[in-house]
Amino acid sequence: MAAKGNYELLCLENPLLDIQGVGDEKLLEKYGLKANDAILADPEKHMGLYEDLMQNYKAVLIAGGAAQNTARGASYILPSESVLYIGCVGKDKYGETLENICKEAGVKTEYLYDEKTPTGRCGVVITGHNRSLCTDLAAANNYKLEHLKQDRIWKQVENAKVYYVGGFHLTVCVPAIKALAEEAAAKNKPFILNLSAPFIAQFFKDPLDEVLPYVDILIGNETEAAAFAESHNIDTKDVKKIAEAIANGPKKNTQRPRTVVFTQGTDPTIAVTAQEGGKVDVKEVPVHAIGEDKIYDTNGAGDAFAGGFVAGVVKGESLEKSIDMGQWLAKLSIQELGPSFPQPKQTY
Ligand code: 26A
Repeated sequence: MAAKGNYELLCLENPLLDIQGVGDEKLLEKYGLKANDAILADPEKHMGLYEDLMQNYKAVLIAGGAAQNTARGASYILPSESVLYIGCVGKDKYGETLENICKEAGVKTEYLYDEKTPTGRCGVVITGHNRSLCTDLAAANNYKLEHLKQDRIWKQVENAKVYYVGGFHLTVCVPAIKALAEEAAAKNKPFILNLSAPFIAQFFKDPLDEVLPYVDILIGNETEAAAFAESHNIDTKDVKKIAEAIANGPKKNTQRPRTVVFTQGTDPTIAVTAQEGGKVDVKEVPVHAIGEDKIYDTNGAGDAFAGGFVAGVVKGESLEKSIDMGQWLAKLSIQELGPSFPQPKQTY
């Protein structure tokens, strides 16, 4: 059972500050952005976006970084002192801001501080219910395994019971991801990976494939599932079949079957778990629908889903209940500005 002060959940990824504004077609076009996507900023093309958002689109600065949002989300549900978050920030005002926001959310941060590089930022262009994310990783790109392996930090790694890694970190520090994955497999603790964005399966296929055998639970959405299928020659567009192929893939820790969870917007979430002899168990869980008029923005909806879901895993809830907890938290988050959660706290 989850109890106060145990820091049972450890999350690793890229701490970012979101610079979020309501944009339009013209802004998307100017920077060659798709309405609903997440990409790494091209130094030649995208660096003007952040200033543009601030100057011309009344952008606000809010805490982001996909797995950091998930950590705050899980902490919203779990007892205090349950969640530890690791990543690299700059030694600057924005790094401090992120640390404080995490603290307020009950998330303990163990940041690596990069003295020379500013905290990473993500330009968020909202158009209707879509969000386009364009990330300049900056300091977040400089996370190093040596930080994780220091005695003081590694003790906390060993103490954790569940590991959650944002797939976006596959662009940053695969050795750190693998160190957590090995620890999870060796001690039979759940290792959860989020596919994060289509470009991860497309352009970071090799590091993804290196980590996949360690993954007990893979989380993604329908577009990430399609990108995975395409890059892995899985010849189907059927989300269930794609999940089945991944669930049955090679696995290091044979004591746990792999589960693949794919959200599909307002359509039911599907969860496929590998069974003996190549068979699978398939579950479908409906979303918590709300009126269109109640949606503030969808930035962080997937992270909130993951937060509710991993909180369920930490609490030892069933797969269906964990998914339902994810749907519940996503519903709350899309009614708030950016990746945040309502106060006073609501209870599941
Ligand atoms: C490496 N990349 C591209 C990223 C991200 C990211 N978090 C980590 N790494 N690109 C966007 N995000 C975050 O995703 C959240 C919404 O799901 C944004 O900061 C945003 O808060």
